[in-house]
Amino acid sequence: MPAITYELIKQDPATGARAGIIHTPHGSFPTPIFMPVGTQASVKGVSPEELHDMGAGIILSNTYHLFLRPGSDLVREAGGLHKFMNWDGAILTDSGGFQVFSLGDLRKITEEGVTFRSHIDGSKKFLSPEVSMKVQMDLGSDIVMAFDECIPYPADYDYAKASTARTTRWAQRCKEVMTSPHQGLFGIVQGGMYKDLRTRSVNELVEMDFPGYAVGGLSVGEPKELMYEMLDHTVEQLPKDKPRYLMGVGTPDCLVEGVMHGIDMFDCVFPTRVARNGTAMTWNGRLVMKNAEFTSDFRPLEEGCDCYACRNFSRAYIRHLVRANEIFGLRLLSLHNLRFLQRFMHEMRQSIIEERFGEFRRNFLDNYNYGAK
Ligand code: PRF
Ligand code: ZN
Repeated sequence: MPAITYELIKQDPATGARAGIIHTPHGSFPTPIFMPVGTQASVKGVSPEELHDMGAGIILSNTYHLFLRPGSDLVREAGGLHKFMNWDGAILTDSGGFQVFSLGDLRKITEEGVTFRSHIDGSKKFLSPEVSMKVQMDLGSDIVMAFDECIPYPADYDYAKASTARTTRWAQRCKEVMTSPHQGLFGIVQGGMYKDLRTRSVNELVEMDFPGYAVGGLSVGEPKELMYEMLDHTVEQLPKDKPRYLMGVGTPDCLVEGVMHGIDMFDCVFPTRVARNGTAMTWNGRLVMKNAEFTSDFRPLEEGCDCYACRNFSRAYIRHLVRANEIFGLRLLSLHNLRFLQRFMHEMRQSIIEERFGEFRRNFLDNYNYGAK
């Protein structure tokens, strides 16, 4: 049995939306799914028990950060990332490719890999397909991501072509050294905003036969319409019996559009990042808790939400905590936002199973206010 398998439960005939189940060595979870981000082996402010209780089946962590600190040897010594952080659900680790490439001037790319300076102490470091695989094997994540280059936007055709070809060669090298039978390696489609390069990337990766595929290089500053066009073009060519993961995307509107285009997995720092800014996510849009309108609003953040914050505290109280800079306020917002997205994905999945995804989407678009309210 491969470490990671995908079971298709239902596909919406009108769109590409799918409901499924992904099986991993650390349990199975329903798809489409949103993965909370725990960059440094911790989802900021939220305990593993709380993650479990809110229904999270899988979280994401980062090779780049754990490689720099505390180092993957220590995590291996601890018995792997699951043990180290006391999380027994599934873990996906990103490869470091994206984080290293966000460093700008601090890095140098060659065929071999990427030399860069640590953002922590400025020391010189090197990541490559082989190093990334070794680190991810030390971490023992269930889903391992290939080491890729996320092409910046905009990028000219020649750069995108050369970069995408190198990412494909890197994927081959990842595959050769990722030997753990308990971990599944996903390929990452790149190609910038060029359809022919995306097609080529898909074909070459599918030829290598990964247990899952990610769509990388999107949500990098391009207009949303262009992102959806690239997404549609890419997903349509991916195998139907494997999971598809749209990297770094997690606002409610993008989740609905992503699912409509046939995506099964998402991750984003958005819910926890805006929580720490004092913002609550709701079915009607965002609530900026500092606003005066909540001063004596004794309703929960969202009527009908079953999260710890909504079961026990009012908007007025949370507004007070945020204004007084009490960390508990930000923690309550993180718990609410993450639970909101779990419920959001669950409702979306139910609508696919009950053949009313189109109605779900129309309803969502009618009620969702894009700006902060
Ligand atoms: N590659 C990797 N991680 C990522 C991305 C990518 O292209 C993105 C792009 N949105 C987010 N995270 N390895
Ligand atoms: Zn809530």
